[in-house]
Amino acid sequence: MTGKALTKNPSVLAWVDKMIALVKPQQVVWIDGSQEQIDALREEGCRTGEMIRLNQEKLPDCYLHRTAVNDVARVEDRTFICCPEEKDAGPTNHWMEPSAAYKMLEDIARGSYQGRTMYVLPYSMGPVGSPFAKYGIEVTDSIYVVLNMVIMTRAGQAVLDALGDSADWIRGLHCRCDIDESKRYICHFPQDDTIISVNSGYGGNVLLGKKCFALRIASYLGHKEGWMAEHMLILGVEDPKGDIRYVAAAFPSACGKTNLAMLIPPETYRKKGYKVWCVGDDIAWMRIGPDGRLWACNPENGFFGVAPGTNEKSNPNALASTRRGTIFTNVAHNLDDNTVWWEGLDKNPPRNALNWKGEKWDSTDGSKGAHPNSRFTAPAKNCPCVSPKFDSPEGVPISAIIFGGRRARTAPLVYQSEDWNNGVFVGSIMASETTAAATGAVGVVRRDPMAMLPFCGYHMADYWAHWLDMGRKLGDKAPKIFHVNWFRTDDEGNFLWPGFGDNLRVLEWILARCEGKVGARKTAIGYVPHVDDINREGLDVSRDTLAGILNVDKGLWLQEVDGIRAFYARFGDRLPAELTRQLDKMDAALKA
Ligand code: GTP
Ligand code: SPV
Ligand code: MN
Repeated sequence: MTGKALTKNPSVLAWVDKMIALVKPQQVVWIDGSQEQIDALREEGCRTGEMIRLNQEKLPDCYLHRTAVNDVARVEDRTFICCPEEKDAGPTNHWMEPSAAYKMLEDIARGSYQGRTMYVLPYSMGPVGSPFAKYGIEVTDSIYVVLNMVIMTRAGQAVLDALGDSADWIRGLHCRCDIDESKRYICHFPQDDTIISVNSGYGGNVLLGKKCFALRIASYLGHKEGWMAEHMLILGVEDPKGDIRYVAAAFPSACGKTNLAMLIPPETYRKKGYKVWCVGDDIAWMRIGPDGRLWACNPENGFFGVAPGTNEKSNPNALASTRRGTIFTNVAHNLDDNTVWWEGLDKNPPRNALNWKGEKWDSTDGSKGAHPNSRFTAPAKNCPCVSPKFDSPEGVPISAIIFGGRRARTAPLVYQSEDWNNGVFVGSIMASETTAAATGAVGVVRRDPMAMLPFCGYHMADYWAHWLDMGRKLGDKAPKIFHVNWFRTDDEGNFLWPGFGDNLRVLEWILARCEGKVGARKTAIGYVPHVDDINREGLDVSRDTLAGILNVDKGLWLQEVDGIRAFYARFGDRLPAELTRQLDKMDAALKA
């Protein structure tokens, strides 16, 4: 282990010294990213009980971790944007005045590493040296965080070498403290390039490169610098001719990004030669390229995916990604063969097992083995369909942007916006049922614009204005914008659309629309497919059912209009007039 600083960068050294003085660690370890160091940390994590080494024949280099039972998801009500003026955080963010926030956080952090090790972890979001890349340093007292960050980002010495003497990097302090919920705070200081997270050990709260940096801080930087940071997967669809077109899709947490990003085409498509390539499953950074098109890069290097529901049928690529070098969090532990299990993996829950809390578990009593927000942290390179462009410094060109949510009714399977501005409107009015990815009630419909409600680092109305502005700059090279909903149900709550691999049928229509190769039906909300233009070959859905989920129910949409007006009213004068105009237009079309 190395106690010696791995850089001479004065801004880095000064900040690390300041952190040392604050949290008072017993020792300091710089993470160089070497295999020896990772192995030693795994060893150490197993010794302290933070990690459990799994069956090394069945799951080589795989580990299990359990968080505290009060610390299993993102905490949106304890997540703050600490910009100088409250009005600039906007009505959808929690705000704290920066100097008050620093004081409160420093009081919590002070001395909290006593007797513990401080890990200093340099990491890059985006391939090191790429024009997209931005660097960060996370200081943490958790081996679990280090081992996750090493999978989720490009971490180690190469990052410091690329950073050189620059002061342009994101400062991140994480302190586990006592995992005390009442003192848990996830705070962002966009003006200071700083993130401070205390009293949590769960993924999205503590892997500071992910939601904190790559979305909240990066969305602020994107607004300032003219690019976009979005909660989007990126995938490429290869057609039988070998042409690949890329789409980016924003769905709220636990609404299907990882699954869509790695989908396996239905058999009829596979036979014809279709392939899907995964570029990213959660976050997209997008810039206008030299050719005037929108180019996207996945700043991450791994997948922090939802475990429950992942199986050989629903997502074999995700499952394959988790077979080596993976950290499982809050899943069930099969003691017979020292492997892992979660609901929806297969129909045979282990008999001799511990649940996600580490308690002896009997599946026949109806309790869950894995937490609904249990996760795997898997290296992207494990994924059988990882795109050859995964490390491409310039990213991939985007043909279509897709918004989507979890709506039992209202939203049809797919529709296309009329143009970019109308597409921004479609994104701004997104709504979805809440999931276990964040603490709080599950299954409640809420507005989640662009799937960014919990992740936008500044005023949401300014964010929408930024989207409109990007459209002006892109002009006729702008991607086409669509909306999908895989989650329509019947009266008994059964899904009407099979989803997963079959979602390629919808992607095919979307790409055909981008190229003007297929017609559509104009409705009050946008363009909906003619029923027979969605390929039903080999699909277990009747024409009537398909027609039903493509239907736009005017009554339900008029109720939506009321909800949207109330939502928009919260943004006052800052709401772009264009969005009100779009809403009035939809309202009038519904009433016509
Ligand atoms: P985050 O990592 O939280 O951002 O989630 P995500 O958007 O990547 O969601 P993910 O792909 O992990 O899916 C979450 C849940 O939705 C899982 O339980 C999936 O089984 C389920 N799911 C994903 N795609 C579909 C689909 O097409 N249809 C249905 N019915 N369920 C789906
Ligand atoms: C999400 O909640 O959208 C996630 C998981 O991708 S977390 O990293 O916890 O944010
Ligand atoms: Mn996510």
